[in-house]
Amino acid sequence: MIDGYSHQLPDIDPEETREWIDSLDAVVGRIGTQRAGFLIARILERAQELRIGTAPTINTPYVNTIPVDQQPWFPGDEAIERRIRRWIRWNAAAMVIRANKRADGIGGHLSTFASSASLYDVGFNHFFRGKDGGQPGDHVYFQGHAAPGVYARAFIERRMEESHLDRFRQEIGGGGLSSYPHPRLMPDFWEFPTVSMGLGPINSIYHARFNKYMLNRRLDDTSASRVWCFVGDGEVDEPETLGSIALAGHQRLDNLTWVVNCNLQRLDGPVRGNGKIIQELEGMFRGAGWNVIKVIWGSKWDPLLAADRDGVLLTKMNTTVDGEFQRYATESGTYARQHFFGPDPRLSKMVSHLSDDELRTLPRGGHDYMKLYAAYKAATETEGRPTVILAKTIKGWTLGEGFEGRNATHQIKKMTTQQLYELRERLYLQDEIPDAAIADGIPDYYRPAVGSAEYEYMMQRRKVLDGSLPKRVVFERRPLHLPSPSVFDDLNKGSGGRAVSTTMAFTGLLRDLMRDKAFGPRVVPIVPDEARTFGMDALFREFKIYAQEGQKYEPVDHELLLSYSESRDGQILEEGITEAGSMASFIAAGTSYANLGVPMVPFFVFYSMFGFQRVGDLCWSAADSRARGFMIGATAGRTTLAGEGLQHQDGQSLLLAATNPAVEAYDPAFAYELGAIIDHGLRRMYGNRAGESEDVYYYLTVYNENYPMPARPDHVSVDDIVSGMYLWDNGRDDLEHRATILFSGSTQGAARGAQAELAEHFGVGVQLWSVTSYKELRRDALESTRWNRLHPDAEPRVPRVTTKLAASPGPVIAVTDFLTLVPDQIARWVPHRYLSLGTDGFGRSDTRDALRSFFEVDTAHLVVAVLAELAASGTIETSVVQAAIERYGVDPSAINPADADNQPREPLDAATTGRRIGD
Ligand SMILES: Cc1ncc(C[n+]2csc(CCOP(=O)(O)OP(=O)(O)O)c2C)c(N)n1
Ligand SMILES: [Mg+2]
Repeated sequence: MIDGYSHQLPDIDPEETREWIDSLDAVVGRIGTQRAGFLIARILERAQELRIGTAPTINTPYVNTIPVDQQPWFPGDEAIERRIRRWIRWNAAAMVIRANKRADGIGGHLSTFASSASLYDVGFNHFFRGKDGGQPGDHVYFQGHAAPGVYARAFIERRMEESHLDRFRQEIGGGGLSSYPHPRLMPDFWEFPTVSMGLGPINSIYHARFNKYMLNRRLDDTSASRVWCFVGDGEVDEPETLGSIALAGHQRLDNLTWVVNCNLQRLDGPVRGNGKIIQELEGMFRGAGWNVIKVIWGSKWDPLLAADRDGVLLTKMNTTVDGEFQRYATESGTYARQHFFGPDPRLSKMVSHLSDDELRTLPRGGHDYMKLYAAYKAATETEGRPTVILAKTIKGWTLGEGFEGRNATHQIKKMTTQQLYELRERLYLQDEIPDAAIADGIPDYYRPAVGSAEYEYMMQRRKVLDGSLPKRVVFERRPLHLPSPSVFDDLNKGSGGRAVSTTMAFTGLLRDLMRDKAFGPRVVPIVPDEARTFGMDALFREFKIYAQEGQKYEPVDHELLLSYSESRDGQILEEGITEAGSMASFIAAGTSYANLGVPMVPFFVFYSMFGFQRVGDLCWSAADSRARGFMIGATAGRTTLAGEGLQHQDGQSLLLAATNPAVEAYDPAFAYELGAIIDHGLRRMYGNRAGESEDVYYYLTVYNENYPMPARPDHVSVDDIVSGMYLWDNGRDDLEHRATILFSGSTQGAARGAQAELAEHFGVGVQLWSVTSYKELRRDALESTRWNRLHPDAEPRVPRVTTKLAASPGPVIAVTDFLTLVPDQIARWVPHRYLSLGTDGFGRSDTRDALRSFFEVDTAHLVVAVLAELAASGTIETSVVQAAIERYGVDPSAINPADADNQPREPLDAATTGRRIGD
């Protein structure tokens, strides 16, 4: 390996260089590489103290980062804390076992918490801050599968009763405990949903960054709040987990601590059987600018290391792979003596004074309270960097032989009576748990009496730390004032004949909302490197891009009005190319009303194609989190975005949005609709006192097609618009025939074109409706249907869509720039013949006109569709349809776009060579 740097600079004293190298050679020759490595480590440490600026090493040896001589004094009562921990361990296991006795197959996990009990306990007793002091406290992301342990502590703290624990995973009927952390199902308890692997970690990073943003923008003093995230070592394989650790590094998130529970196992088996997950992670986190604290060995290893004169123990630690370490967890002390300590006589001599049992129970650092306390303390005192604690544990620890380190341990949720006896033994609970409490195989719970030393100690600890946790409260520390209604005036007036897009209308509205004196600062614009595409670069100079270090350079475009302006108190979150990160930011801002008691209004603006389908699970996480705000899917539609091809042309996001129960999905055609929906959304989500507003969020599609935006017609109210559909134009009723067209978004053009053509050439007067939300219409219709089913004797309710269209002329033809399934959502309740035209199939690049013709959603196809439906209902002759087909040059033999691209394609050179498929 050549160090390029030292070879490129002049060596100003080659003799001195030689001497240094010679001494190193001498040490290697005389004593060996171990000693040489030791010396270099010491020199590097000294270099750091002298601020020489040497490149940090990627890896350190496989030992604890904090040496025993630097462990701080432990301020707690170790014996009491150990007892409490045993009871929590017992109750966590008892809860899962009892649940599975009662309701076989209900599931639950024993081993994850068993491995991490100490990781949580040291946090609960000494670090995690609650909210009882009126401050936001710490924000703790618990590993989802460790939930039983969190319930068990809540039980001992007397926040829960046996009846609660006995409703673990039995939520129907109320009062149950959710399987995993879930703020929607347990809104007073859990704050952050975590169980979909990877989402807790990424959310925690953007949450910590958001807390810094709030501080730097002087919206809230978050300096005392720390974000803690507990991560599984298997969970790190999710791209979301490690995908944004670099952000935490460059944003210097010293308010963030991750604890990775390195039990070396995931669900099926070892995480890195042939490698070392802790070393791998150390390298990655160090590279990303994190402070890494490894907690690998328990205290009993300290004297062994101190006696390791030849470095043989260190070498063994460094060279043993995780698969072997897992094996040691399942084997006897004799096995460890033979295989770990045995091969090297110097090593076996080091442990000759220890019995087999002592060898077997040499603990791992993640179960060692002192080591963990030292690590947590160092993490909270680290400035300018986030910290990750890599804690080595054993999966299933204390649960007994059938569990500890077993590959199947993750899935085991039952214990035999014999195993219960063993567990009691392992936890030294003979006094608390008499035989009678286990004999029937259904373990009793145990908790200390109020007034007992343990209970009082535990509660005192929580009192000092501002109360119990987790606890989700919606408190209004800094209320939000809605914008002045005049902000929406411009959109209501229309564009005065100027052709603009709904995207431009949105950007203008966003600017006006941000300029509103009281409300403006609460807006959080979030964009994944697409601001220019949406015309949002106009906001850069005025509102600035958030950058915790300000702007240390003069931007190339500094002379321009729209220059790229960064600032420490900037308002715009320019996330770079990460929709996942942007969504995590959306969640952080959208839950600020609860996390901080400071409601914030995120507007996450993105390419609609890269929203719901790209980060769909984070959209669910937002729903689970009870996030509020606006997702804006820009450049929407499969045919409206010309030239970009199928990777960019979104015809499905509205359908995907329809599957998420927290999402209000809207597809506005005109600027005034957009204004009305946002106005209404703000009032629903933020208009009431804290805790009384609705926990929904909005998805709006906006397009890049320019056309004159009409003024809001006098007969149209905000309620009409948000109800899902409203009559936009009655059309002519003096013609021979009538029909109805439903349009949404950018298909308004084709609909209005068809209305004109049908009136002029075919004697059909068409009523036009704007459908802003098929999802909302379907929701309403399903509700009526259900009510009618359950109230057979009552006057039946009529769905809104049925009522609205009752007097409209059939047939009804819907046209959308999305899949036909979007308008088909209401098909059952349309009281007429109903047909939908949409853009099923793969997108492709071409002009807007060519695309609309290809997907059969243009004026011509719409005219043909209306006439065909009239013919099918016997109102006109089929010859009229044929005439229209000819008039507009519609090609009846054109390939069906819905599955055109599933067919074999002609080879690229077919045109020149005449070669065909099958030749
Ligand atoms: C996205 C996702 N995929 C799969 C799962 C199923 N799953 C639950 S726990 C688990 C293994 C977790 O291993 P690890 O992260 O090491 O946690 P441990 O239980 O070992 O602490 C898996 C695959 C999930 N919850 N989320
Ligand atoms: Mg694991």
